[in-house]
Amino acid sequence: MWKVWYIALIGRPNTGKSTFLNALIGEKVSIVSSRPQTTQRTIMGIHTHDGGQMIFLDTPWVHESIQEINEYINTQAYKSLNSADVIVRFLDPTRPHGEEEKKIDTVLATLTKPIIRVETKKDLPCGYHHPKIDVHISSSTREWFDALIEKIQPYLPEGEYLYDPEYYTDQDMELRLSEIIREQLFLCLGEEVPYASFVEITEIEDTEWLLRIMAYINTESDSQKYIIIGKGGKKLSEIGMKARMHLEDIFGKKVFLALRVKTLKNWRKNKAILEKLFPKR
Ligand SMILES: Nc1nc2c(ncn2[C@@H]2O[C@H](COP(=O)(O)OP(=O)(O)OP(=O)(O)O)[C@@H](O)[C@H]2O)c(=O)[nH]1
Ligand SMILES: [Mg+2]
Repeated sequence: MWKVWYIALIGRPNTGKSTFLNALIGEKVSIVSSRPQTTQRTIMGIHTHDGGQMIFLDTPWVHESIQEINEYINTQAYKSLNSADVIVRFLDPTRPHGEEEKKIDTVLATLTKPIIRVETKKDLPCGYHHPKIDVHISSSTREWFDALIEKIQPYLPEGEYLYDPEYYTDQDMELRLSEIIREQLFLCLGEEVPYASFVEITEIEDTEWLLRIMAYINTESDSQKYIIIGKGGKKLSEIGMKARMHLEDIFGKKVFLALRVKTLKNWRKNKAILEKLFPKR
């Protein structure tokens, strides 16, 4: 019987897991920013190549604060760890092997699965060295990917493709759109605001030539809402314009994006909202 093999990308926030997945697949599958904890939901990316198909799970790492939303994020992390057959552990040489890395080591030591240790960002000049590295990569220059694929390959079954080779992610349109808009929150806004916001898509009209989207940015307080809107609506137009351009790039058609902001107090404690944002797989 065919067995599905999942490869979980695991590592401290900001180690470059999402950047790697996008670079490997050659499509924007997972959002990226220089801020920690950008990825909140596990994102599936499928890499189809001559030797077969690899199903990657870009996994958020566990968050330690006691906020309700973190329980949902942590569930994503643990589920991915459980369903993975192989773990690719990302280690960032621009940061020392500190407490956070040691905690991840401890969690991974409890698992009986193959773990491949990867040092990322090899294009950057100096760095710290992490213990027991199997391979290094640079996602910026797309170098040494083959070496990593070769390390993963022996653990995978040979055989037919599980998914259509054209298929590279399991995300539906609504999730992809909301993630691309959410990415702009991380890129355009400082501090806590992106973490206190979520994007809700209320309308999608997708034709051959035009993608028309209506979306809300929900945030926790009126003051955050005014930060997102900005003076004279400038910030919101910047977020909308950048998201629209990125979406046009991804989908290869004209995009019309109507973006509004609203306050939804305490949404990070609201079970109904959290369950919608983090559906059980
Ligand atoms: N120079 C360089 N920068 C990289 C590389 N890979 C990732 N980055 C940068 O590192 C930052 C974090 O990358 P992400 O891919 O968002 O990291 P992540 O591990 O997915 O982070 P979380 O989603 O927060 O867990 C971004 O600013 C990337 O541009 C790389 O190979 N070289
Ligand atoms: Mg990420």
